[in-house]
Amino acid sequence: IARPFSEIPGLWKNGVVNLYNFWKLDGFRNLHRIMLQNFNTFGPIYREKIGYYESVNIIKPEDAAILFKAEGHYPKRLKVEAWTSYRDYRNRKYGVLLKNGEDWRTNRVILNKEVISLKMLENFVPLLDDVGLDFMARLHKKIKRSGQNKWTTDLSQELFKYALESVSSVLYGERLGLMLDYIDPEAQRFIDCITLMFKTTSPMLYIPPALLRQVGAKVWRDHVEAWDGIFNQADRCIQNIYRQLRQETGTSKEYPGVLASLLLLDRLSIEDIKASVTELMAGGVDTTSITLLWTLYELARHPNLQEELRAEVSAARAASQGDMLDMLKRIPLVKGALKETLRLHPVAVSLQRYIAEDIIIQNYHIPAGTLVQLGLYAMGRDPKVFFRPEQYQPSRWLRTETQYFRSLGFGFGPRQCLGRRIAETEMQIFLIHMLENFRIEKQRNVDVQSTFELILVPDKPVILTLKPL
Ligand code: HEM
Ligand code: 2DC
Repeated sequence: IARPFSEIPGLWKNGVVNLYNFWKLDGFRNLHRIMLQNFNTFGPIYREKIGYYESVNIIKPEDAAILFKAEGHYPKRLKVEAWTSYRDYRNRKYGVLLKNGEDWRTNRVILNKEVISLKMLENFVPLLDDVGLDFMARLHKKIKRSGQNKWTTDLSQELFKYALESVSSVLYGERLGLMLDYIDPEAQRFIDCITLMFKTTSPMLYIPPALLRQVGAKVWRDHVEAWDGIFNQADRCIQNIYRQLRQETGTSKEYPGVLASLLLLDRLSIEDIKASVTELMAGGVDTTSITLLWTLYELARHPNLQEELRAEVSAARAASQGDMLDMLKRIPLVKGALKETLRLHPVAVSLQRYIAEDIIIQNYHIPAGTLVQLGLYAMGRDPKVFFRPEQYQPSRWLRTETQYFRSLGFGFGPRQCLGRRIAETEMQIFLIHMLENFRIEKQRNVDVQSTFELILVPDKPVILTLKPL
């Protein structure tokens, strides 16, 4: 017979005291390490309350399977109140990221077809490949200008541009021109606003934004400013496509991008389309660029592995005779590398669901409605789950037994990442081109760790050296 909910170990009796201790540990930036430590202290399940945020935390793949079986018809993750408060405050609609219930489901089903279905890859791949090629040209130019036949730099700003250019080309079927020498300052501002938006969200996970707004706190004001910048730029892009569509007469055969497809499909209201497309544009920048930065960092640390990947890519290029869609089916180790990056450096520190039914995990009873979190960062580093977890080893993903509820970087099920296909394809194409063009080296002997800024990001600049092959 299962033990009662109240006996789950952990610190959940006094949220305010726990918040104070959390703050003393610099918990706002160390959330992932604190979770890891809690699993070490309490075992594979613990209950926690920080401020007004209460949850049960789990770490085992088998328990993740139980959690996702209980997610119900309308899976619901932790509500990020900062994001909903902003939209309530400015009277803007929620997109698929923030909707719940039947409204979420109808929107998500329609969006799935246009954004995450495998059929769309043939439309996305040529667009993403063009951006990849332009990015390579841009890097070669930078190297030429340096006069040193190499370039040593923190690539993160370049990667933000690459990611925004990629996601925009898929969403709008049009280029923003971020691979050019002189870029639109508004696009740069959009990138900066996303970073600020993430940064200012994390404190508001624990302190209600409504309260911060009432006292006129700086985080809230910065957060509003960040979202305003994001929405203004997205609105401009959307208006632009909308105007073009209305002026166009005949239907061209060319793929017009996600936004135009949704407008032509006419199954969602324009307001719903705008809300979700804005979220897709904002969600498509820091996530993929930081995952790529971590991947380059790991390849620089493992030169032999880098050569192995390069060999796989060049064999795939030869076998597919340059057909990129075909080539993507021939690079299992590159795909393994991306999974390995997300295992050690996940974007999301946890996956969460409010469970729809009672469940039993680790022999504890958990009632329906509880927020249950899978500690993704902790799971990726747990020696009971992954053999020699500290080692970056893409080949571990070539074995099927590694997979069972272990590759969860994009979440799981009908509520998983909507941008997943775009992200995966964009990142695979990027790595193909990088491996074909440059040797990647690490400059100094610095060890980079993660820091929590709502998503996990490197705690210091990652300095890499690119040398043309
Ligand atoms: C949701 C990860 C890139 C848009 C999520 C979730 C995760 C995630 C873990 C929550 C899933 C769940 O609760 O089961 C990632 C990672 C990325 C990435 C690791 C890249 C490496 C992107 C991109 C876009 C995007 C490129 C947009 C094009 C979204 C949206 C949701 C979401 C809209 C909410 C879906 C919903 O609630 O129905 N992502 N993401 N993500 N992501 Fe991503
Ligand atoms: C952050 O404790 C830590 O993909 C919290 O592209 C729990 C939590 C809830 C929701 C997660 C969030 C964490 C991390 C960032 C995620 C988000 C859901 C979607 C979002 C994982 C784990 C992200 C980055 C989206 C963001 C789109 C947005 C900018 C429009």
